[in-house]
Amino acid sequence: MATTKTDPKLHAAEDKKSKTYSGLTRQQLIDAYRTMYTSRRVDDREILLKRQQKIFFQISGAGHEAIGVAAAFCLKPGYDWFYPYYRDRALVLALGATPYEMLLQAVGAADDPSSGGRQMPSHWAYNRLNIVTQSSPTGTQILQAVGCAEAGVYLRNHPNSTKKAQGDYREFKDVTFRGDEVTYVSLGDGTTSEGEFWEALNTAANKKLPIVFVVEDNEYAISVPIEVQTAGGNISRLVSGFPNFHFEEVDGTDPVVSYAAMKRAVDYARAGKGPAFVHAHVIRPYSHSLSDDERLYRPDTERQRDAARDPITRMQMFLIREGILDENGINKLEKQVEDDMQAAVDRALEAKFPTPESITSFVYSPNLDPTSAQFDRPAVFAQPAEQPAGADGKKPAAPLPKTMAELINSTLRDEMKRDERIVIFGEDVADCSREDYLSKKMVKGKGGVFKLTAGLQAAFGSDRVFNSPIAEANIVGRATGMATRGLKPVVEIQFFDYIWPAMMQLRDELPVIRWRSNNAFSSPLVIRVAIGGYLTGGALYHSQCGESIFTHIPGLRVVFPSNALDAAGLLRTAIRCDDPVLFLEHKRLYRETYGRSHYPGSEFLIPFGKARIVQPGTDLTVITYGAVVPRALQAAQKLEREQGVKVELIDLRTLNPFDWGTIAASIAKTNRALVAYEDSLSWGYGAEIAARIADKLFPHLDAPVRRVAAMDVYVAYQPILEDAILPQANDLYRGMKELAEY
Ligand SMILES: Cc1ncc(C[n+]2csc(CCOP(=O)(O)OP(=O)(O)O)c2C)c(N)n1
Ligand SMILES: [Mg+2]
Repeated sequence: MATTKTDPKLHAAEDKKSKTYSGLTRQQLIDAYRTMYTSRRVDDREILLKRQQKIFFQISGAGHEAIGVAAAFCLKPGYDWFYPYYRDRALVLALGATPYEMLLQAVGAADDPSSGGRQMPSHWAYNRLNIVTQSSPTGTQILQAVGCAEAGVYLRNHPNSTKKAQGDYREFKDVTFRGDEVTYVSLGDGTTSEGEFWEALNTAANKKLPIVFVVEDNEYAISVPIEVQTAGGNISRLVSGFPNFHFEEVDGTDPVVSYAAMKRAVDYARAGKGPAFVHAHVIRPYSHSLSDDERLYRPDTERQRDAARDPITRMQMFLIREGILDENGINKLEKQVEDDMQAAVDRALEAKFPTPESITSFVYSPNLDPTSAQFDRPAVFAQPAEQPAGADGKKPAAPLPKTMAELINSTLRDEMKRDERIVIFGEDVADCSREDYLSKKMVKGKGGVFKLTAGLQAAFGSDRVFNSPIAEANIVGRATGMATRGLKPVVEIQFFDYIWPAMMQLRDELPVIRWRSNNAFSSPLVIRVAIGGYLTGGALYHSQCGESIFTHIPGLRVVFPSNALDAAGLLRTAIRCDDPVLFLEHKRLYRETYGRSHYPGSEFLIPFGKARIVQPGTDLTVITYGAVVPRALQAAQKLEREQGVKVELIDLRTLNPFDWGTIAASIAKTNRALVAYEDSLSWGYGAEIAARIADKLFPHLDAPVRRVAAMDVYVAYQPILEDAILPQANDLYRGMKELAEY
């Protein structure tokens, strides 16, 4: 039967078809349901596979599907940036990951695009979608997401910095920015208890960053209920005082209202108005993970109340009620999902596993080796200009050699000039945060408590050199996010003694990003840290060492120069290389007379893993680094004067990697070895060196391997105590003498 446009029945049908739900079309709602249902079915299949022992872990996204698909509708994969947590399966599927890819991670396949079999399932990483590698520690993603958002803003303001350059990390780091991209980060309600969460909100608010925080509140953190985690039981209430935010609190099991809330949040952030916070109330129907049985702490009544809000069944009923799909349509859709899933499972179960030989790939950059000849470039000292004689007929004195502090400052300055991707931040590193004081020349500026960054803000601007809050995790976490995007943060930790708030970032995140993502992501950056004692009055919170804790971390380069020239050459290598570097600067050496140098030029590079023989000798090898070097040299010179013993003194310069070749060659010649270090004796850095010498060089040894180090206590304030605690030239002299006489 022919119909005309005036047919009222048809009109009604067309009206219904074009009806939207908070802007979502009927087709979008069908797509949403497909993704939500797929997500739930991947969980169900993984649970089955786990019971069949074909996979080894399972954590579900069940109950969180609606807010996930709603978020995906508002964001753009491969354009925006994503730091989703493990319950975000539906979001990640909606952004473009496939069930097959997820199952590859579950079986631990070599081709698992997220981690190559290195991480548990639901630890998302999809390079093509800008879904950044995620880990298991709850909350570590939040500050990184802040850094990622900051990087986007920086790149927009410094578009030239994205250019590739030969000869350093930039050659291997594709950098993209869109100008109006938004960073998404999600977390559970329990995770809002962590300090890093609050540090992240603080910085996002302060800098008005384009980031959307999504808290998926299922009212439990494993077995701990919301009222124990969150004072008053509602996180929205607690965060409501942060300025510059757009806030939403929403039923996260309802895709339509979730979409509306997410849309307002994302629009606000994308418009550059500031960050947004979406508090989504969801449910957790499948216990915390397969290792948890929630019946142990949740009665049936409570679980049934949740079940009534299950987003999958609710969505089904909604589609039927609105006439978007009938039962037949739902069945067809679900059958299609099941069939596709079966094919994905079959394929995933046939996937190849990674080989044990691959384990060590991507601990460090496969592209750029900081131990290679590429990072070995000679010093070029400026020829002092011929100075005209003064009125008195005398020529002015030649310029004095520079301190380590001065050469580090000059190196930072030259590198910042060369590479616009470098940003410097940390506590007190700026000249003056209140810029007008500087520009009006009302103040001179600070530039670091040790003045290492003095003048850099004035020279390069306040978006390249700036102060951070007193929050070390904030510094390292944000820097990690920036470096993931391709910036090169060179951040400062003011005192080694205060590095510990950053420890989760330093142990579980920064050095692991490349390895755990199977090289899909990397975060090369530099953390400069003022370290060490011999200060007279530094006491236990301004004098500690502890480098072995960091050399124990695979993926982190650790550098510890003993003189100005080495500091310059090694810092340049640290900045240009493609790995994360912990650059330890001894405070006592900053302005020491020992080891000063003229500036070695802007291309001077010292490779990592190459020790320096401070003085050659034949009778005894002393292996050391840092502030013990000048003390050991003094002791060795005395021993030679008094006893004629010729000590070969080795300054390791870099602790990871370290120069085993130079150590072995020396001991093959001297047959005696002493390892000296400023950190406390037991479990210290020298323990590993001593063990290796005992293991590998036993046939060469004429005496036991000895160590001279600090006492196994903290550094005390009273100078008499400090002297007794830290290894002094006399202790080193005694140790060397005894070993020579053995
Ligand atoms: C820093 C840290 N502490 C403890 C754990 C162990 N753990 C894993 S998930 C979890 C609960 C997280 O709860 P919530 O943030 O509410 O997220 P949900 O799992 O409920 O979605 C805990 C304690 C961890 N992964 N990381
Ligand atoms: Mg929770």
